[in-house]
Amino acid sequence: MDLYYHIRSAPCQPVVFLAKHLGLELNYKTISIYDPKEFEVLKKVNPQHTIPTLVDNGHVLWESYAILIYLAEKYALDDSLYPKDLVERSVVHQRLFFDSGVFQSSSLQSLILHIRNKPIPDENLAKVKRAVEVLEMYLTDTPYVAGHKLTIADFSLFVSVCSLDMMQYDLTPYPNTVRWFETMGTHIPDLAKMRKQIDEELRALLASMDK
Ligand SMILES: N[C@@H](CCC(=O)N[C@@H](CS)C(=O)NCC(=O)O)C(=O)O
Repeated sequence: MDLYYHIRSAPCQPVVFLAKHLGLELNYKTISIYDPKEFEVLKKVNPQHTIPTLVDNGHVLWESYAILIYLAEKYALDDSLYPKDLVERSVVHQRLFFDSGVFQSSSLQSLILHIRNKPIPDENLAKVKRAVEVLEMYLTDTPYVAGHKLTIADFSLFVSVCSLDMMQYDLTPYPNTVRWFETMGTHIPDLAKMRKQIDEELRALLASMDK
């Protein structure tokens, strides 16, 4: 299986983290969308030219949340990561769409402004605060965001909180989130190494853009 990706790209990270969790040996193809040659390679594979893009035995799939579902359905040993039960699955979907529509963009925009030493608008900080409060609420009675078992929604929301962690966002008022964030580290092999690489590569990219 080929994964066209870049480690610094937030939508790529949950896919890589899930693949590591599942022990999948992906053929990682690093694509910088800012490098015209690499971008051309991506365009030939995916007409929408976004990373991540997965190619599994000729099947080309993009959109990170769709890839998470596909990998869990095809390669997980049981259905706990993506439950077959309709009600349980609907909770996973709700968490995923919350991340996709609310959390990921506000956390990532804040992180980018933080790294570039630019002021973060109050409106953006308010969105982040509301999102973390919602996440904290999800985790009130359960160890994971969609219940008592680890699901694919944990991987996507984890990346949004990683963005906040990278900007030293104060998570101490959110003890459930802090506990869950630490637990997630135990589910992802090589996480520390990958997070260091994400930090370095994102800072390098933004510094090159500000030159
Ligand atoms: N909704 C998409 C977003 C993917 C996305 O926009 N990735 C960016 C890199 S972070 C990209 O490939 N941009 C290139 C382009 O849109 O041409 C997903 O979750 O996979």
